Amino acid sequence: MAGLVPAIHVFSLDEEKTWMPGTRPGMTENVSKEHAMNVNIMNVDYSTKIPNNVNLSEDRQVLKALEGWHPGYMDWWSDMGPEGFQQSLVYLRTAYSVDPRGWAKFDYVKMPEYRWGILLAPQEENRVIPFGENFGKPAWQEVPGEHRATLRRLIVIQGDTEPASVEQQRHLGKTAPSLYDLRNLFQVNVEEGRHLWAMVYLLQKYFGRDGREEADELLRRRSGDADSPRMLGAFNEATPDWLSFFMFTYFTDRDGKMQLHSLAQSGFDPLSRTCRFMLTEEAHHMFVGETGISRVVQRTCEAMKAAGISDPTDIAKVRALGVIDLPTIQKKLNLHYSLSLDLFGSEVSTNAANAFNAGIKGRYKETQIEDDHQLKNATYPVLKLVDGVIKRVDEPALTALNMRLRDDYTQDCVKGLLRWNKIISLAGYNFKLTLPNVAFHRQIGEFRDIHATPDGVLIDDATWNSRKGEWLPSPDDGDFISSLMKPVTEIGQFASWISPPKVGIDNKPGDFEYVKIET
Ligand code: BYC
Repeated sequence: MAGLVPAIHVFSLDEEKTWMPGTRPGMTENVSKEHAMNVNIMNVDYSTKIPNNVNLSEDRQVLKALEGWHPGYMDWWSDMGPEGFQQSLVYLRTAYSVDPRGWAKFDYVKMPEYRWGILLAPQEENRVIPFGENFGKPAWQEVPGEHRATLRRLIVIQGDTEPASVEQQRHLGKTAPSLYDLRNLFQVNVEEGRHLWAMVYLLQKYFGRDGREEADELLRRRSGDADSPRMLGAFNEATPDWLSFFMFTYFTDRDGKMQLHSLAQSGFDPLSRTCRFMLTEEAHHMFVGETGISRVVQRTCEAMKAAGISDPTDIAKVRALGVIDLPTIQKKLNLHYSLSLDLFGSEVSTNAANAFNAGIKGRYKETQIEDDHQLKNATYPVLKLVDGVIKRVDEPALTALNMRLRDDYTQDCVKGLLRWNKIISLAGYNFKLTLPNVAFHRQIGEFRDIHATPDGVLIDDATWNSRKGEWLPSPDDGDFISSLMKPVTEIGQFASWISPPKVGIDNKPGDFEYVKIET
């Protein structure tokens, strides 16, 4: 890691603006005694082939298993990771510590030389299981035998999403709207790769032979493959263009945030610690999504204003300006939000109840909720289809945990919409981006067998088939967006359809060369 710049990247689990101006180099010098004692577990050992803060050099068996898995991972990265650019120098952040006060360093790295490693947040002393039937008992440092299968399943599902997203995004480098965006794409990709490592470590350390087999399977499945697809629906969909990428990082990575928060509550302490550190990296991914969409909206509004267009729904006129019209942005939003809702599973789920009872998967911000943390007599309102009408029905809170998490997710999603709508209204346009109704375009759960409009009005198959192009991107919309996806690789330049960011990565100036492209 020679040549890396000083620590400047701080985090908070709820903070999505991860590049905060005013964070200062050298900040780790001013540390408390207690902090100094923790430095060993906080700092990452880069002297071994697999960087880690879990003492891998003294855990020969796991080290051997991970070293055995490493070549397959590199093959996967070369086959399914970003297409092209593998010899380019990319200005990437790499975690060198798990200290919230400064954990990342930036430097030019060729992607295949990125130091993927195993990083766990520091162990909390005397941590107890914060929910479920084992509430208040010491957190497990080993896998409890009776919950082994449930735990393994959740870790495998989590692990499966990470390489899937890299596979979905692998073509995007060829059409990046700027070097800044290209670098952000690659940052997201290498970190999703690291998150795969995080799950593989848990499988190999705690699940023996079947864990090793699952780790191999994670490299075998492929997004969208007919015979061997990724496990969850949204991870088999295409990410055909950069607007989809921004929507994916805003909406689908945010499902990741909610799921990781729930797993970070786990009574299985290594999973909790792993997820806590993953969340710090994840924040940047959602930042890329939120600011990406903001920049698209901004550019569209600026172009409409400059051209004197007063009606933002005059699609032909807006498109003629080489920007993406707001109704098409809404359609993309409808698609990615509804696909992401499916990732929460069924509204009423015994799987979710069992995982909670067992102490394996908690609720969002579990420790901040004031109740019995066991949900013995509690109920939760669930949206259901009753006699052909969408109704709120009280269900036992235990089985309604997926619904609750999904509600928390929706609330979190709204924040971005408020920001995007502010850009639109400040530009003087009477147009609002909205989240579609939860019954719209669903493949999992209560509404999977019906059709509904984005406003939640139930419609029949014929109406859906004739009108779905009004609500979801049509092939024509896709063609138009594709026509804009021309790469821009000049330093400091941006494609016609997106504004430059307000702040550079690592506070770099606008003319910074984020990727030195090797041709
Ligand atoms: N697609 O009781 P049910 C991220 C299956 S994203 C296909 O309704 P449950 C990231 C389910 O597996 C976060 N199948 O739901 C983001 C089950 O099958 P089995 C990923 C689905 O189990 C961007 C059956 O239906 N992490 O990190 O309560 C970039 C009945 O299940 C789907 C996690 O999801 C679907 N959408 O909840 C990179 C956390 N939904 O077992 C990364 C771990 C359900 O009967 N996973 N099924 O064969 C979980 O907590 C749960 O498995 C789920 C489902 C929330 C996914």
